[in-house]
Amino acid sequence: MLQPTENGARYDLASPTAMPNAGGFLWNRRMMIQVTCRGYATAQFMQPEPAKYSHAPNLEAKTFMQPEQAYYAHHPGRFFYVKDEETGEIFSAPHEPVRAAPDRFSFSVGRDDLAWTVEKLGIRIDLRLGVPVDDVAELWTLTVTNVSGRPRKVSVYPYFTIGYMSWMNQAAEYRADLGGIVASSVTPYQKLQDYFKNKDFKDRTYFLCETAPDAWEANQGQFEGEGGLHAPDALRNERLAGGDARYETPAAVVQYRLALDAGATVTRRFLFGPARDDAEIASMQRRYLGAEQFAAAARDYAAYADQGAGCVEVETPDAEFDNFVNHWLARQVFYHGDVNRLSTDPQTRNYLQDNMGMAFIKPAVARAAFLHALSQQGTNGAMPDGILLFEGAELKYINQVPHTDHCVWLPVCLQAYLDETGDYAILDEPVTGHDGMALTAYERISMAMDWLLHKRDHRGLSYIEQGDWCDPMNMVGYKGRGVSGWLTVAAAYALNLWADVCAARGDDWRTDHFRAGALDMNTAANLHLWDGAWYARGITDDDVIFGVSDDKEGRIYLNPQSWAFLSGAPDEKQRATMLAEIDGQLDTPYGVQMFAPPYSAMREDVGRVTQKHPGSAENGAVYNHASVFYIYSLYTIAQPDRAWDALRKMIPGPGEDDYLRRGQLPVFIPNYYRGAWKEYPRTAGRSSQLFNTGTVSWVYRSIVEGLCGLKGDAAGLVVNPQLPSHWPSMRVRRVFRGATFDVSVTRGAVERTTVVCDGQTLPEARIGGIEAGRTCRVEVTVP
Ligand code: CEZ
Repeated sequence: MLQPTENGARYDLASPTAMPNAGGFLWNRRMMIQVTCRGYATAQFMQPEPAKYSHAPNLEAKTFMQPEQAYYAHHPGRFFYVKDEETGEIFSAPHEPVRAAPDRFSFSVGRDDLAWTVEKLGIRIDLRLGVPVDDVAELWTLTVTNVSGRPRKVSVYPYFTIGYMSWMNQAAEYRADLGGIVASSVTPYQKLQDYFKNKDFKDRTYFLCETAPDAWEANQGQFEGEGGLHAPDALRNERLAGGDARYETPAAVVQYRLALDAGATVTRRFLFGPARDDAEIASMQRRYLGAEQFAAAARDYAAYADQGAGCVEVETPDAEFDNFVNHWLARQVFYHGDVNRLSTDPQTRNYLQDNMGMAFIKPAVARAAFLHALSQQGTNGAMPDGILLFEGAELKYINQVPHTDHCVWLPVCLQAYLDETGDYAILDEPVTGHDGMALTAYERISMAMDWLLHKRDHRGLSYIEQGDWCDPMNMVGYKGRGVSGWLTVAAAYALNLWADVCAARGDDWRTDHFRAGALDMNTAANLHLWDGAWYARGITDDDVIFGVSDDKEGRIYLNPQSWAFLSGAPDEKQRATMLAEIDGQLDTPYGVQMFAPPYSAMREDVGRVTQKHPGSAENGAVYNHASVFYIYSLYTIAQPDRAWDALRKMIPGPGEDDYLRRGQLPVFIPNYYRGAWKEYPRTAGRSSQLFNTGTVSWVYRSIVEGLCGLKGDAAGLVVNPQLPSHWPSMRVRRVFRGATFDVSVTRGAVERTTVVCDGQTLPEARIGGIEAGRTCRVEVTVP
């Protein structure tokens, strides 16, 4: 039903119905598009805020990308109807809206394109979608082949949704001069100032055809008629009627009437996207619409995507895992780091973590991002809720809600960068803030650490205000007293990391100061939050401790445990009970739940998270971001088997049952899989299909530093692979500071990890003297 092809460079799904919401995504610096195997599409572009050129049939609220997004007949899509001129039978490729059972189907996700092959009625339709690097456009290639062995007459009708563009003004018509259908609109607004803001918007949507069609229709209602999208009236006629849309919903439909000899093939190319005016449409047409232009765009795109190659390649006993790591993981990390989820004001924690991932891919980008984030620090050391990336960008939505965790991410994410690059000079970079003050990055992060120390209550626990890492945990501390257990240990971890940095600089005063702060917070956590077998999630405004054994719902949360492992709060005995409780209460076949049991109703002293559907998102899903914190923490306390188990469950497959349940191809990690494994077993494991997630940078880090155990330090590469105990060996190709290490790891009769580098046995499991450009053979033996 599904399998890797081209040595794992692609993943193919052979059914349009087995995993109906499975899709793939493409992006560039200005746009992103996610398309399902059945042909529904969600696309957005930046101007500079996210906007659409292919709309739903009603006015859509502007919101972030949704998990488990629902599809429906008139959902924006890219459909290709085919009609047998002799019999009148129809089908549509990829599958919607006709939903005729195909004789053959393949949806193939590649790094740089999405492709389909659909065969029905003796006609084969091949589709390919690509995007350019620096413009907003979809490049579609349609190939029609007569595989019936006899001459055929067919009509093929690409149907591209334009949808409800505006309640103020929308229209569409065929433009012979531009070679396609052009819809125009005015983005609706009411405030005078918005006129000036919107004036240069790309309010047109074009659908251009390289080959002039035989007929067309620009009026959605006229095309569909009484038949519905699955059997549109317009297909009953010999030719589309050539209609226009005048304050009516536009659609882009064209018709090619083809007489095909047995075996004959024709190819048509289309360009679909937004533009400001006719001149821009004409220039897009010249730049992109043609065989050579498509080929050039594909080459350019491949060069762009090549920049996202990561720094490890693995060969383990698990071929599917290797495939994911070697072909897909770095791509998703690069997506986050390069375009910041296509937002103009990413949440500070997302921006820093996405750039933590970039430290393994394009460290220069991460460096600039850390400094950019610091330039927006408040004079009191606080980090803002979001980082503004463009002149004129504003903090919106969740970034208007006060969260108290943002400072934590500075040392946590920077550490990965320092380890990967050894670039300690970044700490001495002057960073000018809002206030015009030029302080070094080192001083600024120290200020952020002092802010964390300061934002604590009389017990020494961290205030939560309206949220911490968990966005919707907004009512624990909104009256100003509630505290976060997770943040307390996370801050302790951050302070410890920072104390190490201070120590390496010989800054004894700060080292002691931050180390003492961390100890104080760990002590406070043990005193006030330890519940006998695990740490509580927090204490509310009204002094109610929660995330504890007395709670019927939300009894045990994963995050406070994972970050306590990182902060060093628990002793060995505590660690053992925590791990046992996590195994018993949170582990599922689809990963480790963020907490359990999920909330079934609003808890007004916890907040919005309890109102989400039980088992979805932060309400007790296998929320992969939380799950990977756990995985990362497990590697720091030498728990390779638990770490591997949770890591493997993050990737769909390899069994068919598992794929069907998750409903997702193993080409990205979604933000969650449904939890509530005990309460709602039917839906447990289902993918959110949302590929925006802080998870992937941590998965990358966990693989590099934990599983492969090839982490940098100030001057070298520390070697400490943590294979799951059932693996006899693995191989890793690691690119580090310009050098390449071909590492083979085997289990052997040794007491501690031993390393042989280019034939030389090293005195300790650490490779020094890294020389860029050199390739070294490394043999590692682990106990
Ligand atoms: O957004 C993520 C945030 O981007 O949720 C994480 C948080 O750490 C990330 O920074 C955990 O809360 O507001 C909501 O209810 C949403 O559910 C967001 O919390 C969530 C969405 O998954 C983003 O698409």
